[in-house]
Amino acid sequence: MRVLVLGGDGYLGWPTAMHFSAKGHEVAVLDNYLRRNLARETDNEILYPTPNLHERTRIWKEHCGKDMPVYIGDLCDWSFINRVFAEFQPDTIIHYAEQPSAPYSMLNADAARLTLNNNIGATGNVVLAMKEHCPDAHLIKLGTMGEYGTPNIDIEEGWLDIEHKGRSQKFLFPRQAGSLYHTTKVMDTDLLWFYVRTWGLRVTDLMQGPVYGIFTDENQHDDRLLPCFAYDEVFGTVLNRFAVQAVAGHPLTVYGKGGQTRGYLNIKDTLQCLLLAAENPANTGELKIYNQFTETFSVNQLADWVQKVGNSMGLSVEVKGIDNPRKEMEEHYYSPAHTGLLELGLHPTLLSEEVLSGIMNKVNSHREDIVSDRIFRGVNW
Ligand code: USQ
Repeated sequence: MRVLVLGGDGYLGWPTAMHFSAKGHEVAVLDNYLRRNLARETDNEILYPTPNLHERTRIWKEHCGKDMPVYIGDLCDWSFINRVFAEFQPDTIIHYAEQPSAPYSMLNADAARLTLNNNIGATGNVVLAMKEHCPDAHLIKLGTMGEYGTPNIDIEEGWLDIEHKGRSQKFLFPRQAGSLYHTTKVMDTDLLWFYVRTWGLRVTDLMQGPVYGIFTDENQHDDRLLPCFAYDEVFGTVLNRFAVQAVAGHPLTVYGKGGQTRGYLNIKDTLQCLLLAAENPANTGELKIYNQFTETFSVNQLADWVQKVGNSMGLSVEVKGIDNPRKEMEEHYYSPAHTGLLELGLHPTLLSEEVLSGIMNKVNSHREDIVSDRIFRGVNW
């Protein structure tokens, strides 16, 4: 496959690019360094510096001899994306290229506008470029489990059969997101579904839960290939944040009652899922949707894991509930289906003491670099 990874500099984009390259595919990476720049602007930089994409692809080539073309530019700029698609002619497009943070999207009006314009604009341009240059290509779009919110009924895998006054129809499962960021993902899904129906595009939309972890098969032997690892309140996901907090001796920041339950997955499983989605593409005029996570945890359960593993490493881990800066349900029903990717062959890498101590040992080797002030500043909505 000729795989174009949009957002190839990100936490998941770079590991995905290496994984597909290692599996023998022709991969190109594209990014405009939006996340790097926003992290710098808001003083939320990652745990250890990562080389830029040109450097990363050179290092990758030293390891495996494979080229990976790099495109630096903004997907909202039509002349740029038009040139990239004309030149690379992808047959699979993996689209991570969005402002990825819920707290950032709720920071202020400028951040809200940036999130809306960037996320909807980039996805719209990707669709238009596909229509122009590769209408038969398969688009794999990263959505989020947060699109569904936390409804009081079982969450199905993307769709729901509705019976109404004796008639029935399949609809997108109802969506009710909890932040502007998550709402842009809902809007993306609608946009894609419209173009699938109208132009017969082939799209897979992956409803992914929060991801944790550092290590993948491709980065084990060279730290320069590690993904960006955010632990700040704006860009870090909760389990990665707790791992850093434990190492830094900062009480774990459980928001509110800590009963908020989500579907989580190891970064290794993100890569497995992307490969399975690419190898089992949507047909012409089909929108496939998978719920992409392996197990559900409440925030309290995650804190218990980190406390247990941290204490066994000789750290003294304290858990401290703080007023929830977010508007979300802290005790709720949560039962999402997630059989689609398992049926395709996903072998989950479940959370274990070994997995968590691996992450925490790595974090510990950078403990001097942790900036405590980044752990909690209270972005609320
Ligand atoms: N939480 C805490 N303490 C913290 C950080 C988070 O209790 O210090 C709680 C949050 O309130 C929330 C849960 O942990 O209930 C998850 O928060 P998160 O920051 O790990 O995840 P979220 O903001 O939902 O966003 C992350 C990624 C996003 C992705 C999403 C998947 O940043 O890109 O789309 O996970 S999902 O949550 O399924 O929508």
